[in-house]
Amino acid sequence: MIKQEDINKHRYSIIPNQNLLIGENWVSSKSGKTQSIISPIDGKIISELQVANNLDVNEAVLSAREVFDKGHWSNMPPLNRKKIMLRIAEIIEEKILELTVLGVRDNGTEFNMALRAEPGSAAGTFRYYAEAIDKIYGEVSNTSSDFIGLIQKEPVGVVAAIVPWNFPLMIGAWKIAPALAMGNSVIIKPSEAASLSLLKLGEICLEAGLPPGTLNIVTGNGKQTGQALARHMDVDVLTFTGSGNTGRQLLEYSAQSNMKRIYQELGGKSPNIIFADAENLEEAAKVSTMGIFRNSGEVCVAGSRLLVEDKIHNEFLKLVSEYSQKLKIGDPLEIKNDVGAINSLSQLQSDLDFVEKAKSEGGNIEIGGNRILKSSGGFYMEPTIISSVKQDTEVFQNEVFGPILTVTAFSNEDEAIKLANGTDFGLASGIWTSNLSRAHKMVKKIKAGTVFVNTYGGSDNTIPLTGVKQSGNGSDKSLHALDKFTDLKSVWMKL
Ligand code: TXE
Repeated sequence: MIKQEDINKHRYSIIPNQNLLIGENWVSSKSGKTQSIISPIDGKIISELQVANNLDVNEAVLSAREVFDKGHWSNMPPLNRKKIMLRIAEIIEEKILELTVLGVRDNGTEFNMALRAEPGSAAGTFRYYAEAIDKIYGEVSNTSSDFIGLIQKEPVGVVAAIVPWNFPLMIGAWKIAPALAMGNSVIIKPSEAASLSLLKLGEICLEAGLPPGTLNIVTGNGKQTGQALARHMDVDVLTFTGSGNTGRQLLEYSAQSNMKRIYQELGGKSPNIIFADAENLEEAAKVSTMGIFRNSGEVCVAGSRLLVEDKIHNEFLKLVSEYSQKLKIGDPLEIKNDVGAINSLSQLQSDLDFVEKAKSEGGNIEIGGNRILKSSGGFYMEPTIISSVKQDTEVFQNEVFGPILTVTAFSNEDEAIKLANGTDFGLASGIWTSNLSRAHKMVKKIKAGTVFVNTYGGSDNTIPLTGVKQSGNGSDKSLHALDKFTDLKSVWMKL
């Protein structure tokens, strides 16, 4: 069990200025341009990040291509690749405290959540795909006896990954581990708002024996570094998690360059539907509260739209408000706090703007709505619940990615479905009911990649995270994620 003193040993350590990982070298950007890393805990600068430009990105892609073509990783026997990936998982676990604290100083997630969801989950992801490596088979087709049809699975080659700041290690591992498992080389661009833990992962991969050049890390902003990677003519597949606006741009970059395949996870506006026949309303309220407010609502599957059957609307709203007001918000490196800091000042401002907009559109602020702990210099906001939210308002339709829960009443299943499906997103959803047939009917009608039934949030590596509608395509997690990084080769052989 980790104690506060253990965390404190790491929290004030000096973080050296960061470099790019290209091949086996940690290098500065060719332009010499850097950007400050600001900790959301207290608003102070904790390190400097390289801003990679076209030339740096090109070197990273060349390094990935070279090692792929030479076969250092792609042709390594599966059992050896598996050993190295298992070793990566082990080292992540050995360094779990250091990695967690480093990541929290960078992105503000509450420690307890970060411990499980960041290095804890990343180690599990590397282990899961390591175990899969020697269990992947091709196929023999069922055709006429004078021919043999083989379907072989091959790595695509060079994979680029662009990831966000909310769970950099977890999401980074969701992209890197299955891509490596298939034998690809990878270039990852972390978010400029949370790069530190992924840069540390680069060190870990080299220490574990991953051949240099198999994983390259370029840091910097989206416009310059991200765009250079997404437009590169020698990247075969781009996998992305982030905002819809960036997702649209990536599709354009692909069309304007080499038509690389793009797989995207673009967030959500997920409905959490509470029926009056839910078995335990208190449990539903407790889980729904954390379903939106953990990591300050900066969670792609956050249950940000509470849809409540009118018969229990007031009772349930009261329960959720009470639980939310009990949450301790503050320094994410204090174990006692339930919720940490908002990632950046601009994200905090965006959250506060949503509150004002919601008020002007007729929403009723039940609790919260304000920045708090300003004197700390950090970026904190109260859990905020807005009731009487109508379907055609901005706060109902758009992803806030902050600690804001909207509440809307419904009177029957059809209305619940209409509201649930009434946005452009389709990432996750929740249903609370003790009626089994209602649960199955709702699961069928909801347009979302994931449906939580009588729970909200959670899952493990065994099931995919997939978006439908404008929440994205392709899957992270599970064996299905391997498909994104695999080419099928058909062999038609005359006997
Ligand atoms: O995302 P961006 P931001 C949503 C959430 C949040 C909003 C803005 O609603 O409030 O997006 O967050 C890189 N070419 N989500 O601004 O900009 C960028 O550097 C290439 C939901 O951080 O999409 C970073 O590495 N790359 C989401 C990554 O894209 C570009 C998680 C994500 O940044 C680029 C994060 C460009 N033109 C935010 N522009 C989820 N799916 O859960 C930016 N990037």
